[in-house]
Amino acid sequence: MYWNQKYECMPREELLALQLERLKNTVEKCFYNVPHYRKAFQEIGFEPGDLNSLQDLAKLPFTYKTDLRDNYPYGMFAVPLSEVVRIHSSSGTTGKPTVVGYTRSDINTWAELMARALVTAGVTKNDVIQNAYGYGLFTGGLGVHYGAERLGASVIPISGGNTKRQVMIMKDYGTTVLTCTPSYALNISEVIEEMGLTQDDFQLKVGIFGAEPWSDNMRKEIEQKLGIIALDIYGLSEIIGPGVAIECPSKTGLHIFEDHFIPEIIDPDTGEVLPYGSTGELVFTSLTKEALPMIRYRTRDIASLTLEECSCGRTHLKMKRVSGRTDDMLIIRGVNVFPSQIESVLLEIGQTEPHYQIVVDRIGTLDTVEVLVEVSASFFSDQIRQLEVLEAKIREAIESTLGISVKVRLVEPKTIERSEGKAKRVIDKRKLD
Ligand code: DLL
Repeated sequence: MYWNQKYECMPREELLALQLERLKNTVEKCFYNVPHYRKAFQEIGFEPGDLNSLQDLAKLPFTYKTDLRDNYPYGMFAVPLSEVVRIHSSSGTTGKPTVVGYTRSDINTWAELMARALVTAGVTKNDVIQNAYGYGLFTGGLGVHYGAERLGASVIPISGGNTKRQVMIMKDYGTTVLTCTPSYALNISEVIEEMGLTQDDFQLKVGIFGAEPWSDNMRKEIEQKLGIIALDIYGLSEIIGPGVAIECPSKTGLHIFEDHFIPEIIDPDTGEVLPYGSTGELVFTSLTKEALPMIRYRTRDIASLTLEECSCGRTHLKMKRVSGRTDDMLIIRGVNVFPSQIESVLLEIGQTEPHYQIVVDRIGTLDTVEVLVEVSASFFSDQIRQLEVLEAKIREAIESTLGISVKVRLVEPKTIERSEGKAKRVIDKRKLD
């Protein structure tokens, strides 16, 4: 089932022609309306008329989060503020937030793309969507909300938090679709158990989870606990919010809505464009956005692209799930480590809860990693000896996967802070110096 078959299943040749036409338009608007772009283009002697093919995009300079910060708050907008009807922002971990704006037409595009994303995940107008993404400056809540309304589903704008009430509503209102971060979905499943409820008390079918990296093992865990099919949705505020890409039920990658965004994969060190199939940093160019057009935005997200045909019939290329961010990558004694690799190992072993935290420190000149993992209540009350065996097993598994030595500490149930939005998995004490 499609939301907009013409665009979702467009033959590639036609799609590329549409992209070129839209790209020319975007580049022209950026050049004439955004001083930052005009300057950046002029520095390389580029004028809008020089763009004649999609390959020419690679000649254009990248846009970085720092460019948005340097032009804080509205300097990157391509329209006067009087045309902007909505402002969101993304918090980030350091410095000023990034401010993003939408014209009325941008809000319409976003609602269309989110409706399309929901349909791609198998949602229909007969569904009841419990939207537990945060409402507010974060794009998750309102982004999904507008798409759900556009589709005609019944949306419960519950936002994140207050998990017991969340569960009661899920049961009483007959929620069929849950939208939230994967870490919050796990938190909800745990509270369901605590409340003495089971899958049979709910009508939940599908979960649409994103806004943070999660592993395939985490997917299995959530699917099993909630008795649903869990699909991955990707997006970022600078590009539009949720609704840039989503998995169809074949779970073979996330379809990128290429009639609105051009993705590239680049080598994060050299900036060179890499061929399909290679892993690198995702870069996006927006094709239809009015208020905040983005040319070659460096997402810092690590993924790969594939043109593999999909059983769902959509012709848009797919990205593999984001495995981490270049700035989340921990360099431990010279070895690159992503939190998601540790998550995957933990979930494979089982016997522990999928709640963990990675504490990185530096003692003298040596980097140390301690992985805190929760064990289930029944296991924790068992003999110390058994805990030691489990600790050693986890340590060996992580060490053989990552090639670095780590310390593993099993902690009591419910001691690691639960997430209601994006989970904080890593505490890097080295950065505090
Ligand atoms: O997180 C938008 C969103 C809301 C996406 C709801 C999906 C669902 P930001 O707060 O700007 O926007 O954060 C964007 O989150 O660059 C990725 O690092 C990460 N991210 C988003 N979706 C995924 C995902 C929203 N499915 C940043 N897998 C992005 C991994 C994701 N990381």
